[in-house]
Amino acid sequence: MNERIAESELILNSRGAVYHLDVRPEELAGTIITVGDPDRVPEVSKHFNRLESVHQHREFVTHTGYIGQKRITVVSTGIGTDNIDIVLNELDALANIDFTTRTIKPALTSLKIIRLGTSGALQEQVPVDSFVVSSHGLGLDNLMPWYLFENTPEEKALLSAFREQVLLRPGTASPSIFSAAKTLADKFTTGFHTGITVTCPGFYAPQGRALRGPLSHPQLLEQLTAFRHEPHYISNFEMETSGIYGLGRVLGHDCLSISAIVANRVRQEFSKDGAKAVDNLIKTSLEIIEKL
Ligand code: R1P
Ligand code: URA
Repeated sequence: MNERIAESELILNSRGAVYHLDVRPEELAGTIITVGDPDRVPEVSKHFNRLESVHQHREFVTHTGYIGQKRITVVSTGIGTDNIDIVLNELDALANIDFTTRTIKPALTSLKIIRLGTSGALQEQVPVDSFVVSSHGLGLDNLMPWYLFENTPEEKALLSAFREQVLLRPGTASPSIFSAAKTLADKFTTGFHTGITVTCPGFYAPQGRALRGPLSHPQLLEQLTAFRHEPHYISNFEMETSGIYGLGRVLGHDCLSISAIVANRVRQEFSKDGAKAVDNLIKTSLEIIEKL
């Protein structure tokens, strides 16, 4: 039975828009770009030849418009997979729940969701200002254990290799892994590195950065860099990819995460112009996204 979803579960505001994003179903495109930084949204939508709608609530800025014939929504998620839980569920609700009857639509829509973010590289040969397509999102955060999902045999093998090679302190993380949508990943090959992206629940200790707080896992960087499960290796880490891939799996959407590398942790380098690297990633990716 398709039950009515209560007001407390799917929260709509006075203009009939979904609670956190403040977006109505007709204001969402089928192809969605997510960015972490709210100020990056206009950096994407400045390439639109027509801007249809603009909304903002908290850190969630949403612009919908056209590049050529392609209708695209760009939305900021802020930082972290706790925000991804909100954004992915609300995007899915906009596409797949009838807001009038509050029931799940009989025919479901699969969205294309592409993250254009920044990231730190874990391999010497992945330099600052290069681009990485995440073949997998490997989460050290704690979002996906709250959902029921199935892993593929390849994902299970990668996870067990990870558990053997990266020795996490008990209680710090319950790792999960999800692969990218192959149909999308196949379009982003020339000019992009590809590797496993580790998603961390923080920027400092969870990414091996010690400023003043001592680390419980000082070997983290070394172990992530050394990880191998042929032909797979860990290329980079950031803070959203595993949540996007995991909820994409749970909700039936095609997801891809692409990062501009702003830090290389092996070479201990930071980009001299991270904004330019992100701008290059946006331009390069939009040329491909327009044709999806
Ligand atoms: C940390 O500085 C933030 O940058 C990266 C991380 O995933 C985290 O969100 O991505 P964005 O630049 O897309 O926010
Ligand atoms: N974003 C991250 O999460 N880590 C980095 O090192 C750079 C960007």
